[in-house]
Amino acid sequence: MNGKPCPRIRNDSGVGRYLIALAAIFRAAAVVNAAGDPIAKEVNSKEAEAPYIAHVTQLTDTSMGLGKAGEAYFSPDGKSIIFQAMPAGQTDYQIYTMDLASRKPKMVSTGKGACTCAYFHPSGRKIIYASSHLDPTLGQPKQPKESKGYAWDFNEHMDIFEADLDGGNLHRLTDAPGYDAEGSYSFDGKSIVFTSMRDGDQEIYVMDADGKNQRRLTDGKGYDGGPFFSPDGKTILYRGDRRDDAKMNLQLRMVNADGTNDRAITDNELFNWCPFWYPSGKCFIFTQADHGLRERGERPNYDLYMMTPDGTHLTRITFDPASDVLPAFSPDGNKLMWTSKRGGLTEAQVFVADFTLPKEFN
Ligand SMILES: [Ca+2]
Ligand SMILES: [Ca+2]
Repeated sequence: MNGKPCPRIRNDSGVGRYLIALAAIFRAAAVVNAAGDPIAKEVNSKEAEAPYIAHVTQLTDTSMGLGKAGEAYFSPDGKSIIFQAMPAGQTDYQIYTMDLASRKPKMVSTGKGACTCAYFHPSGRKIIYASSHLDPTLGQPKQPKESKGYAWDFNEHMDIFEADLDGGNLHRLTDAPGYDAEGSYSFDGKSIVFTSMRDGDQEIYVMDADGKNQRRLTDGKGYDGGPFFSPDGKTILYRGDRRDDAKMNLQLRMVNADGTNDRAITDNELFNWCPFWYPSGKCFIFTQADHGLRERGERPNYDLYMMTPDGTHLTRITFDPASDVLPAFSPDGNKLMWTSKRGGLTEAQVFVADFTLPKEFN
């Protein structure tokens, strides 16, 4: 997600490889926890994380009526978050905001269709999210889902919408045929970068914040998505699978905001996902996992790592045996928020911690 795959919801459009693989991410973590990892391993992972994250707190839980939740981003003042969650007993995500002081989630999407990839405008007065609530087939019998897990869906009825903070004044920003989602604002609030399949393949696009002037930035066969503007607005960080060979070889990539110099930042045999800038723009955080472990009968551990834009200074931030994905920093860089099943959860929820930047990124 946003990070973003955004996590996708169902496999209506037949792009099953991401769905299956991402569903496995969270399933694997659940099994690890259910199996009861040795306490010593938990202690070690906490000690290993201690230099970077402290006071780890679970922000969402089932007592709030949320079956699972994830892909959360801070408001510009750092006091609220916006995230996606499945209302208890339902099978599609809706978008919620939550004031961090009162911890009462509020649904701000329509309650219909499926939603993903929400983001606050830097002014703090608007939000965007992707939703399929205008899908003309809503309410008709659906095909059974292939998986209950966390999954990408390239729903062709998914479009990006702008709304007031309370969800009112809903305004559609994209109307091209095909999936449009994974949107985020530039730091100056003037532009939105997003993923679209309007040209047949997932590519990175940019538009003005009011939806005008939509234009394509990337042209590479395979999934490209989860884009975020750098704080200076010059570069867009995203992830792409340019091998397009069904093995999910996602790599981190950057493209200039004018579409030039599209390049890979990582080049490895690992799964590199959901990059998100640290506010300084000197480094970013992302999720990495070794999917090759599966071929050897072992479980990949999804953890958060940091790196500089030249692809060096790789630093591991989380070590918990459960999945740690979809990270985001508070605007002041003092908090890290991410999606995890740590603590033995059977479904993912949103976590936050005090964050200490590794000194090599100062
Ligand atoms: Ca592509
Ligand atoms: Ca982990």
